[in-house]
Amino acid sequence: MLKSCAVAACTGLLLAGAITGCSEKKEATFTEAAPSANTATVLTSIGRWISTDTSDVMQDPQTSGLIEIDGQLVTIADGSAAFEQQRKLHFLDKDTATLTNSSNAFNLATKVRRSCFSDYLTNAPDLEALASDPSNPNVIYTVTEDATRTGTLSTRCEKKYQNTGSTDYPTLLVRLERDENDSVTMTHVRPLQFPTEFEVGNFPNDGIEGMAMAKDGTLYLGLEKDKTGQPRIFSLNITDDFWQSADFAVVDEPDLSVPIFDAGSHPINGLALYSTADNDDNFLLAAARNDNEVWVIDVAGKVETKRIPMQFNVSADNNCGEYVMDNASIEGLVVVEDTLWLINDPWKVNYLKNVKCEAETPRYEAMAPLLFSVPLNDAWFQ
Ligand SMILES: [Ca+2]
Ligand SMILES: [Ca+2]
Ligand SMILES: [Ca+2]
Repeated sequence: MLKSCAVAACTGLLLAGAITGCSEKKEATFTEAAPSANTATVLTSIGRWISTDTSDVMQDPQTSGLIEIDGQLVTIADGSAAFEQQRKLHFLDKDTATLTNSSNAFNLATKVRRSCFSDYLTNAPDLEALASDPSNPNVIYTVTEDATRTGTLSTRCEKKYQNTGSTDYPTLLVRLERDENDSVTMTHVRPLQFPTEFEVGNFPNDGIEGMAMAKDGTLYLGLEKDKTGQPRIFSLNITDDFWQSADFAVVDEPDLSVPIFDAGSHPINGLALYSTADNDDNFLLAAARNDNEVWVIDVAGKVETKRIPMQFNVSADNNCGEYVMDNASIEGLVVVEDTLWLINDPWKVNYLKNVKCEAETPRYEAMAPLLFSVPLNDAWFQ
């Protein structure tokens, strides 16, 4: 949940020479407000309301991540969602934009129950992203963000995990596993440590909001903003013995051309990975929700980073014609074959600004999410 973010006041008059304060990071140079390279055309996506068997629309799930499992899309609720939506995987049929199933509220394996983080993970953890493990279809990773309301540690645990390099309560990486009965368990948890030289800052509500995992076991972690207000992408190498430790997992920072800004809020809120069919080049796709943009970042750094401007519409329905949203707030994205799927996280204080047609008011009041898609464009990866 990142509802404290101010709407980007600055539309990005980015002067290459004005980029400051980020000497550690590789600089992506954008010389004008319009996105770089060959992506000046605004890409419009028409969203569909996610419906359920029992209600017109999905009720307040605060959808915060998106992956694909067995042809279905899967999302997760953050800590500000209706309680019954929390700590579950929600399965969506992408062809019909319907909720087909929700898992159990995650069980805690003994190891997690006996960990320092048991209370927080049992109550209302703020789960903000999903990543599927390419090496095991039953394994999924999620990550926690804001623990200011419910996260308290014992004195012993606080001492053990005080050097987070960021927030007081550590960011937690959680391993989920589905069993043959589709029951989901939190099997392992590890707190993350950000090296102090990364200058991440202490922003409990501007943490890791997007994750994606590559075939080589690299888990990418998208941060909303650091001390200087910049979005960042970190990584972890999830080795075979990664989960044998309960110590801090120290994040690394790969050399990626993440856009750099001189003002405004440009938080990364969702991350997906795309591997090109021909030679398996990896690209990260990041949702910059305040900017209505998707960023395309070449993991190898050979292709220039692209910023794809997007417009989010709502499909004609309910006797309402198609219309442009005031704010969509994309928070999850995943590539399935040649399509980029995106889901939004209704932004509570701003969502009703989208009402253009009275018949839609109850859907906005329900904080119901929409499902969007766009075809991938080869030009993004060249
Ligand atoms: Ca969220
Ligand atoms: Ca946030
Ligand atoms: Ca998120």
